[in-house]
Amino acid sequence: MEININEAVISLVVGDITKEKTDVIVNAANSGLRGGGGVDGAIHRAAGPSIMAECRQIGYCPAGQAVVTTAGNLQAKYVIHTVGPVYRGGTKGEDRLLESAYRESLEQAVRKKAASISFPAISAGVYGYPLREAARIALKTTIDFVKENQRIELVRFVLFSRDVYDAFEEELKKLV
Ligand code: AR6
Repeated sequence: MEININEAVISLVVGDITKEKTDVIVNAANSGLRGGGGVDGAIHRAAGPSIMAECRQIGYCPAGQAVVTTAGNLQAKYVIHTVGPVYRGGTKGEDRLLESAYRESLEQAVRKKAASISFPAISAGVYGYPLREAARIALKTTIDFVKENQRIELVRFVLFSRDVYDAFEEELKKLV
């Protein structure tokens, strides 16, 4: 599914984010930037060791923030590593932190003069965020951002399985 907001395209696809050719791909990292499983493991495996060396230099990223590295062997120019919240019942400010993870990633992309960016479903795996809510926050934050920021031309949500795609599609239909 694809929608237009002003000049920008927001698109949903099923796929593997490590194969994306957008200027930026976003990693769902942990605060220690140490790598891990899920999309984080996949990105580090595909990118090679250089981005882990950059992550070690940076050292830390709190939940809701984002840091930038180069992209090693990936086709993207940059990897933006953001840290979503661990879901602990929804009463610990998880929604604001997830919104912030998307917004900070988009802001870092604009700072790097990127025109296109791919996101995975941040926090919706190991970190346990309920899928529908995670999808709604991801899409609402992105739509609000591209309304205000002309530079970003394409935001792709690269969703690893059909159920995640379906949740994003249903939430996107509600928002437009
Ligand atoms: N491309 C796109 N999406 C993917 C890929 C891929 N190659 N691989 C997995 N996903 P998760 P989180 C999906 O657990 O919940 C790591 O260990 C996956 O199916 O990767 O933010 C970090 O180091 C799910 O829909 O991220 C952290 O410790 C989504 O990506 C922790 O997990 C996010 O799942 C972060 O947990």
